[in-house]
Amino acid sequence: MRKPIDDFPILAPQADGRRLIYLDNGATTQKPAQVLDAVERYYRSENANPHRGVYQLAMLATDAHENARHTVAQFLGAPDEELIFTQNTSEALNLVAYSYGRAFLKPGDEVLLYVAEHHSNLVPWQWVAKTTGATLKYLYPDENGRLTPEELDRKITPNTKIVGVAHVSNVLGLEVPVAEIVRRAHAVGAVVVLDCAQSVAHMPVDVKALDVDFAAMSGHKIYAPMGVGALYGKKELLEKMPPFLAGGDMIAAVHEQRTTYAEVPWKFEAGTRNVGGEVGLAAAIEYVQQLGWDTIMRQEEALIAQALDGMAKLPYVRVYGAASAAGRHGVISFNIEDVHPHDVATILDNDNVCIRAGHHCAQPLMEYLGIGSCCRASFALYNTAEDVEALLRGLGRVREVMGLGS
Ligand code: 7TS
Repeated sequence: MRKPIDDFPILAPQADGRRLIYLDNGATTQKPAQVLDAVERYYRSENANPHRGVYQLAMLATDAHENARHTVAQFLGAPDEELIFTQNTSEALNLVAYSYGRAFLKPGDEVLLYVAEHHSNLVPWQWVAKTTGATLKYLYPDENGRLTPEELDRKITPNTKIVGVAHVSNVLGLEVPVAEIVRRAHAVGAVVVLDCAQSVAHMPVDVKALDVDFAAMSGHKIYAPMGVGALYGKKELLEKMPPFLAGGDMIAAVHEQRTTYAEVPWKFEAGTRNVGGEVGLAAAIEYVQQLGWDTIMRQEEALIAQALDGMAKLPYVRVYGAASAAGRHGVISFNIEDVHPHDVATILDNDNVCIRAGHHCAQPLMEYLGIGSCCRASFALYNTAEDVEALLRGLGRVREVMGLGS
């Protein structure tokens, strides 16, 4: 029977019979032939600059751009007009921080972030807090790596104006309680910015059901090309926000001394778009939808449970965050006693197993956990039980290779 892995050319067995065991999906995912073909088809037969031509080819490109918007918007449960194309999650979060944050924050206001945030949802807020006089505060996980309602009650105050959280931390891999966050934030009039970079490929995300105010994602983490991402924002907020970048296509009319802007979402889409990437993102979403969330989630949960079970049998492996598969999506971070994560990743690489080692762009969380860095295995819909066995075999050999005994 054809398996998802067969759709991914980079994962096919090589001439020596070996294949890549790719477990760095939190960093970026591999691309199926369906996505590669869709991008090629666009460039071979539909490429022109959207919104700028009246000839037929330009209309095809405009349709490709707007149809892709519709696919992404539907995927997130949003109307098209609330879906802005960006380069990636980082650009989407910078857009919110610069446009919303700079316009509406003032001295005394509080921006509340989870200490597990990726730097993309942290550094922009540091900058904006500095220029507006707002204060940055942090939420911390409990000893199981979970964000609790009690912690939310302690930290959300009438001064809280923005709550920024990763739906799933790229290190802890655990889902945060979005409904609890949104209810408490909205009760004090704060907006919620949800970073969905690590969630969209592993579980359904419905921004309307969650009632978040902004949500950001990257295409490349869900089997689409790099260089395309999206920001969802509630229309009433987007409409009162100033543009982020200025340039072609985001204007209604430009005069020597003043400009009026296009409607949302185009007000936030300055310059020529990455239509090939957007087409690839739409194809990736269709690919995921064809497989279906039930299949994807069941498969990934089984892999995570298998990996956690195997790691529990290695007494020198320390997993970060609750060591159960429940509420865990895509990611397991860990360390091996007395071995630097870079050594672990290099030793595994000898067996063609790719994992990430480092601070994972989450240095405040590393400081909080009292570690400099860690290893991370992260999973996708094409990973198999054999991939997890290869990972565990590799981990079982690391200390021996380092001359530390087993
Ligand atoms: N937010 C989270 C939670 C992330 O995991 C990442 C990327 C980003 C934002 C930024 O995404 P980008 O597409 O704009 O770069 N995380 C990782 C990672 O864990 N390893 O490499 C990139």
